[in-house]
Amino acid sequence: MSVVGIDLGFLNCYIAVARSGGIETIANEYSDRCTPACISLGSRTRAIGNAAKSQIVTNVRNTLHGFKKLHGRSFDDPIVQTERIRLPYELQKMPNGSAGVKVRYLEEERPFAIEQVTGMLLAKLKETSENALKKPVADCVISIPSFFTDAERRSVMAAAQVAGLNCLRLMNETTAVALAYGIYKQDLPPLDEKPRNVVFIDMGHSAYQVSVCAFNKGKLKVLATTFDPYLGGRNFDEALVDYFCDEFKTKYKINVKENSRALLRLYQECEKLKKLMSANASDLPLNIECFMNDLDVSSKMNRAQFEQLCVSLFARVEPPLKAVMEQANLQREDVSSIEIVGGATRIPAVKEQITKFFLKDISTTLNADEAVARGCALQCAILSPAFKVREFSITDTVPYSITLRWKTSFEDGTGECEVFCKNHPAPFSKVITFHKKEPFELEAFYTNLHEVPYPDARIGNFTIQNVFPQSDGDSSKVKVKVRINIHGIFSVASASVIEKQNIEGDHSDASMETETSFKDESKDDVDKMQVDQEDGHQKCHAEHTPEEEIDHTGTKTKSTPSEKQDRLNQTTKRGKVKSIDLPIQSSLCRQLGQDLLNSYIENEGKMIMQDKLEKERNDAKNAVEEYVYDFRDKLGTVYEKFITQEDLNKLSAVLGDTENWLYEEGEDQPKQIYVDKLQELKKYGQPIQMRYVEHEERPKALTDLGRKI
Ligand code: ATP
Ligand code: K
Ligand code: MG
Repeated sequence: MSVVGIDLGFLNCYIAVARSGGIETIANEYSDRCTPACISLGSRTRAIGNAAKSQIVTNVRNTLHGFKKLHGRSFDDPIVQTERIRLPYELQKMPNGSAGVKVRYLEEERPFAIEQVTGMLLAKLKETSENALKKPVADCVISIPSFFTDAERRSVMAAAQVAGLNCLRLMNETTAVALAYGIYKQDLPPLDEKPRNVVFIDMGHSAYQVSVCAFNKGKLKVLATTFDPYLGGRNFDEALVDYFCDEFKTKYKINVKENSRALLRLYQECEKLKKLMSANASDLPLNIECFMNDLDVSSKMNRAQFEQLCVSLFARVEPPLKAVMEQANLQREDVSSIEIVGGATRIPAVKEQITKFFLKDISTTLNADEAVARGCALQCAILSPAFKVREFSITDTVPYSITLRWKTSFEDGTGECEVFCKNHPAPFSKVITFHKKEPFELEAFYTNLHEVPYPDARIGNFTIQNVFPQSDGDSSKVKVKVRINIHGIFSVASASVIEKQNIEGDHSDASMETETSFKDESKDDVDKMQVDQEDGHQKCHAEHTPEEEIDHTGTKTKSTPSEKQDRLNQTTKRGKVKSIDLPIQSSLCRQLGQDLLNSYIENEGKMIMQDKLEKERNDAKNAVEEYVYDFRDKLGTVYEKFITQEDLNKLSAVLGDTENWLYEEGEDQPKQIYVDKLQELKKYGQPIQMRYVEHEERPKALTDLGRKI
């Protein structure tokens, strides 16, 4: 069992693992704890992470980055189209309408679904954690923005599967930070006292998220979350890029935006400049050599200018802060601490906006880069039976209200019921009772589309099957369980029919009911959904399932298939009533089909194999090269005494030929050719080496002998 937390950032990914010493953020093969969310596709192999980042400017059209916002969206989605303009590589409409990328890989144009792209990145992060833990990794917790809709969440889950990861929880980024903050706090108020309210703020490269959490001993409850999904470090980079593009247009008469390579370099330089301005208020230079048309460009900027340039961006810091306090119904005095994370919160003007709003100093005690990953690893440790960790319960929230709609038998009638309101605790299950005589469909959608950063309100349709009138012709009482699961994903989890029981019976009852249903011709199938008329509106009466109320510990996912199977098999009998589980047919919005997912999984396996073979081929080639250099070096030094002049000349020629071969026809050969080549060289080398080793060992052996005597 592995305990791994992954911060799947737009720009930067971090991994934290649990080891005996506690939670630790780990470094990749470049000794870097940050792995860039970047994949470069080549003619023979893929580079992922640091190696890919260095190819952004050299392999412009085949190096993928900035793809986090493409998840769960169709190609025609306005967000995708907006992102598309910024991206130096091509996007492509996949056969199922979703957004994918088009790159050259293994010498051919290849489309990749976003699940495959993130799958590649996650597979790399998996490998990095396996290297650190020195064992296979599957179980993990992966972070996602709190504003992700169901389609986006399901898409990330699929990407995890592509990577061979078993994601125990998709965790909202700010909730992960809250856990990292709270779990080690020794001084949280006892359960019966007023909780400590803490505001968490994360501004990364692509998004800005705020949450306010209530802490008591051993528990945290998210009270509200707000966000600006389109405000992050990259907006500040963009502002700088736009500024310098304008300046260079007049100063150097160049149009940078027409040259994707130059534009990418300018982005990189502007990001550096932005970071420098966080620490330094004075004029700072921007110099780029051989920028465009062999031109060196230079300019400068200071913090005051930068702040002027980004006024409208800084103005967007406050609204989510205000909204979160309103939604949680808190005053400034009720907040005991403000914790900030994410790279872009290092910008002084961002911090000022936050301080100005709360009239309080902000705390930077959390590691701004690693807190999300650490929180995810802590959550994974809590969920893992193999790991002992302090009891800590986490209650998250539903980001957007969700409504169910169904047809009634009134003319054109529909019934509606908001099943989860915004900021409702999650995970959570509710049971809704319907009175129906036939199968019926429930349509789930986001109640207020304008709150949701997604063009489509639909979540999915769920048909409750095998519903028939009761034997006496009455409507059947159908209990439908709706759930927000541990990943924050909505589903109609189960449905059952409550039947009056005539005969002390078994499964034959079910078929009896089936028969009676055909006889029924009554038109009286109006929904008798339990309603609550308190405020004059029709509201459904949603009762909480006691066994599946708020999942305090977060230790049990209740959606395991085996459990569902159990439920399907069980027929409970209480007095003269029995409950039979009903099959549900779900059709989810932008759901990836299982066949497609399987093909992605298979393809990722092939690509990993291809990378491995390519690495072995390269290693074999390098071994030949190394042998040549090493041998030649030794011939001129330590081997000198053990070889005749004639042999030396012959060998030098062989080495020279091999070296030339490596640069010419031997540059690109199958692995076996290099292996054979090395064997051939060793045939020359080994006798000489043996003579040398023997000679070196002899005096030592003599001394040893001498000692013995
Ligand atoms: P997201 O959270 O949107 O998925 P991410 O997690 O990859 O993105 P972070 O690693 O938190 O993002 O932050 C990266 C951003 O922070 C970049 O825009 C980077 O330039 C910016 N940043 C990092 N350090 C500084 C600094 N000292 N001053 C200003 N900006 C900084
Ligand atoms: K990050
Ligand atoms: Mg982040």
